[in-house]
Amino acid sequence: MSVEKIKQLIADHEAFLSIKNEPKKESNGIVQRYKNPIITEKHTPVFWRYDLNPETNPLMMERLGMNVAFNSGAIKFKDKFCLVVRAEGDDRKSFFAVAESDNGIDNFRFWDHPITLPETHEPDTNVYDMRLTSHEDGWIYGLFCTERRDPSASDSDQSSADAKCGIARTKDLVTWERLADLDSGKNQQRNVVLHPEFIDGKYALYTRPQDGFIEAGKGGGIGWSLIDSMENAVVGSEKIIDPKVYHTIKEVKNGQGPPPIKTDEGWLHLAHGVRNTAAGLRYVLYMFMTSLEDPSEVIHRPGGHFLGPIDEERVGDVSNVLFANGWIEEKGKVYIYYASSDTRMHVATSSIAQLIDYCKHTPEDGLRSYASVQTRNELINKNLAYLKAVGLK
Ligand code: M1P
Repeated sequence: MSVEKIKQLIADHEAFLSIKNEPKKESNGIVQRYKNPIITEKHTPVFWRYDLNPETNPLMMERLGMNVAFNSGAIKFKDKFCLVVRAEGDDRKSFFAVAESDNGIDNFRFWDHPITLPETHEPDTNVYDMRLTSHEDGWIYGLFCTERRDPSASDSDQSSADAKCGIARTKDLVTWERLADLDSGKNQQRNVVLHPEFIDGKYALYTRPQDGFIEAGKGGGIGWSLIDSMENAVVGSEKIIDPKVYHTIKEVKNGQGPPPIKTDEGWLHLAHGVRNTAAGLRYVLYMFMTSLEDPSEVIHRPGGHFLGPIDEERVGDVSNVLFANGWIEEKGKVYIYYASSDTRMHVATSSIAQLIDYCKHTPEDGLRSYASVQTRNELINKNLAYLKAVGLK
């Protein structure tokens, strides 16, 4: 690789990173999607992928390919919109890396190095899906999934895993202190999220207990558990605040997305729900609100999905999936960071006012086709009466 070729490679990458993003034309009034994905594997620096030394790479080949960049935690840090991206190399190992942007919409740049996450005495095989919580105790916590081979799996089974919640904390997103994994007894755990405030002097966790690695079994809903300390954290009693429900968008399992956002009218929650189809699992995003007095009490449950995969979002390494574990609220505007099909990151924007209105006024799922028709007829009749009253019908 000549110096000229290196210059060209860097210039092409810079041009790609500088592409401006624009809102899509259409919007449903609740949320605004954008034209381009905000982070893909191609956003990773060229010096993560190529050996740039012509002597050791005369043919200018990528040495360490990147496969995808998706499910990202999010936080506003030092005036930058920072995502802790789940980056995955061609070797199928995920790791965390910070990408930042000035406006939260485009021009995301990865920091030079991925995060070096310390291991515990039991090394992780794979780590992913970090939720960032700026806690009132002064730390930024990153709760993520740590996966290791299922110790009870037979030699012929090289895919069964044991999923736990890993815990790390930082003050600068660079240096991370690794704490003991969450002790959750026999349950597997993914999608564990730390509530940002103390509740009765305790840390509060949103959990997602499940019997197996993929199968939720008796578990699968969003749980709530108060714990004494984040050091050697143990789930004691766990109550399910948002269960999986037959023939809904969360019939198979669900999971809390990012930490909830506090508003005057309650905590806003974003979560993912999973249903079965002949083509495999379908993941969509949904919302709910909990009470300010008791964040484990759900006060609004808008029915159906809030965001589902559309257009090119439908296709990827694991198709028909939207997943979100990060959002940022600033001056009433909400930046929702979501991944499509386990492949790439997108942003959609909304506002606290719109999201509260959505949660309060979207009817709950009536759980039967008949109830759905009744709910829709109420809207139709109200609209027809209004259109008549204003002379449009
Ligand atoms: O492949 C879709 C998602 O599957 C898992 O989600 P859940 O924990 O709800 O089963 C996770 O592996 C997630 O990363 C992935 O996006």
